[in-house]
This record gives sequence, structure tokens and C-alpha cells, in this order.
Amino acid sequence: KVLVIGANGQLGSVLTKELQKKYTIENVIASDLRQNEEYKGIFEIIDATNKNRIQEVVERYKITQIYHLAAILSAKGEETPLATWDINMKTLFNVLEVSRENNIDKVFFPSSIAVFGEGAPLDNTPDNAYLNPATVYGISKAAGENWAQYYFLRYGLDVRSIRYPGVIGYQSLPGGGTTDYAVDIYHKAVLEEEFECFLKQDTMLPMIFMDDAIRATIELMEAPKDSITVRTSYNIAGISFSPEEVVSEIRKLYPDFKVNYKPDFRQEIASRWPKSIDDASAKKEWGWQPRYDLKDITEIMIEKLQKKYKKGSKSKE
Ligand code: VAH
Repeated sequence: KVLVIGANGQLGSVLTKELQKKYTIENVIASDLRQNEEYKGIFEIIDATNKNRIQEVVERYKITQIYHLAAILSAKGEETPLATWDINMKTLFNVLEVSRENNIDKVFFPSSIAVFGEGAPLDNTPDNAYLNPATVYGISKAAGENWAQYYFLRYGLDVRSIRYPGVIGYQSLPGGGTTDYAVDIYHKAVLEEEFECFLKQDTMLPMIFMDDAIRATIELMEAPKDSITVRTSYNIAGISFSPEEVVSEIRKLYPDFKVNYKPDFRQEIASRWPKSIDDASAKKEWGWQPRYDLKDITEIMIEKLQKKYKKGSKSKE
């Protein structure tokens, strides 16, 4: 039985559906701070800062795997640094401790390219680059990676982790991330509204299509235990692009798409992140291979969002 913590989030909501397909509906327990009315399946309210609540659900459903997808993201996290640290670390400690105490088979901990900063190569950043995170979110993810490795080395807990690039999907909205522009831009294009970009047009960032990110997660979790040598976190790469590159891709379908660039504090954050990622270890050790490039992503995002808005009759997201 699989428990997803943060199942209402940008990644959690899509991952939960994939896990239901894989393990059937009755073997997946979705959870988040608030009930999700549209959710079809077993749902429990869990505030992951409350360890006893996680314990209760683990016992009740005899959980064997936990995916911990709850965290405050990079941009949002800068508003209340100490609260972000508390939430991101307390929830992780609770998941690690409950998993250790209940002999959970496998735990997934999402990390991020946000762990990199000054001092790491900006191009083809390797797994073992010097981590120098500049956001509280990044600091909490770098610390989280080390705690994940500690629980593996000290207690043998099988914790696995991926450093996600910016994730782009049509199925859910991101919340509080620095890469969120890359999702919002497609919504604005399809709604034929002007897009205001909070990053400079040439800001190159590593991104990944949601379907690739979710498949990578499940492939890592299904890899044979002894093929995993990285117990902090694996880099994975999808495709790197800048705002101007995605704009020109969109204009192939929406020639009049209007954009104005208004960089804000998120430009600071993005300028310290890698432009591209070296994911050789993930490719070698568990067969990672991205399938979607910017052209594919743009075609799919626009096709899916056109359907969504036609059906929702222009209901604003
Ligand atoms: C964020 N989408 O922007 C997340 C992610 C690589 C970026 O960690 O905070």
C-alpha cells in the first residue's frame, strides 16, 4: 500500500493517479492538508508536521511505501524563511521516523536543482557538484538529501530521491515556484491573454515535462535496490530552455502571442540555478531517458489546455 503525502500538489496530484493505475485504487492512499472533493480514491487529511497523524494512517492501511511530496517551494519559501525551514524539515523528519519505526519498504524524497548555487558549474551540472543553495527551499532540500542518505546508511531505510528540474504539466498548477512561469505561459497563450514574464527572456533553466518527471520517479522507485548508488539525490534532465525560446515555440501556433518581461526577485533565484544538468548516473544506473523536447511539450500543453478551457468554457484557473 502506497501513501502519498502532498497529493494535492503540482507533482503529487499527477503522481497519485499514476500510482493508482500501477497499484490499483484501493492500494493508494492520497493525503494532504485539505480534502480534495474531485479526488477519486482513498483520501486522508494529513498535516505532515503532525507525526502521530502520519503514524495513524500508516498503521490503519498497513502502508509499505511513502512518497513525500509536501514542501514550501523556492519563491514562496522566501517570504517566511524560518517557517519554510520548519515545515520542510519537520515533515521530512516525521516521514523518515515513521518509516524507520514501521519498517516501511521504500520512501521517495523529492529534491530539486535548487540545491545548486554559486560554485557549481552552470552547464551540465553533475550529481556531485558543490551544493550552495541560496533559497531556504534549496537549503532544506540539500539538508533533506543528507538526512535521506543518513537514514539509509544508519538504519538501512531505502530512501530514494530525484532532483527535479522545473516541472511543466497541464494536469495541475504549480504553487510558489521560480519555474512556474513555464506553466503559466501556456495557459495565457491558450486564453489569448498577454503574458507577463517574471524572468528575463534569456534565462536558461533545466525543465522537464510532467509525464517524464512522474515516469522517472516510478522508474527510480522500481529499480533494484543494489543498482542505486546515489543515496543523496539523482540529477535528471529533460530539456533546457529560456522564456524567449518557449515564446517562439508558442508563436508557431499563436503568432500574435504577446509577452512582456518584468523580472522580479525570482530572477535572482533563477540566475544562480544551473542552465543544464548532467544526468549520466540516472541514465547509467536505472535507465533514465527523457522522451519530451520543447516542441513536444508545447504541442501537448496547447492541445490539452485548449480542450480544458473549451470544456471549462473559459473558466479562469
Ligand atoms: C521551484 N518548481 O521553482 C520548483 C523547483 C526547480 C524548481 O524546485 O521551486
